Amino acid sequence: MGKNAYIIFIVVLVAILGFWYYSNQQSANNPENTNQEKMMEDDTSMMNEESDSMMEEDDSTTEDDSMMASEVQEFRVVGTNFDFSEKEIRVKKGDTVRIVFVNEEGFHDWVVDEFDAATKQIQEGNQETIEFVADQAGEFEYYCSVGQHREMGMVGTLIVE
Ligand SMILES: [Cu+2]
Repeated sequence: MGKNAYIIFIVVLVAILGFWYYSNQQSANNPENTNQEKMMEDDTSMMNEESDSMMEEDDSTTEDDSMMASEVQEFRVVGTNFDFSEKEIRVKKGDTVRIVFVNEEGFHDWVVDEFDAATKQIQEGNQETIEFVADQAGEFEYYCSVGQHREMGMVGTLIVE
């Protein structure tokens, strides 16, 4: 009887020790698991950072593009007796400038000498579009070359920054 109780005690003890060892091993494994999970999270966050930086690169490429003269800046300028609707046009050096000149009254054109840019002289009710590259910085006067219109104040300033 005493011997049987001793054996049962040993079995239970082994079982308890075995369970304790097993659960210890599990908890020993658990930090690794969580580490792995963390590493995986880190990986994904790194991937996110990578895609973020890739998007930033995309942004910078578009910025580069805008610096590279491919940008077209369009302005609608209405001519009347004896005035332009736009007294100032501001662009960046290297921009392609598109002027949509709409003549609503009289007989006019739109000219800026420094860029050899000029519309035809057109009658009211017509419009003409020209394009030129603003390849030099500075302030340039644009004007109507018909008659004395320039002297009468049919002018404006093209500012190339
Ligand atoms: Cu004019």
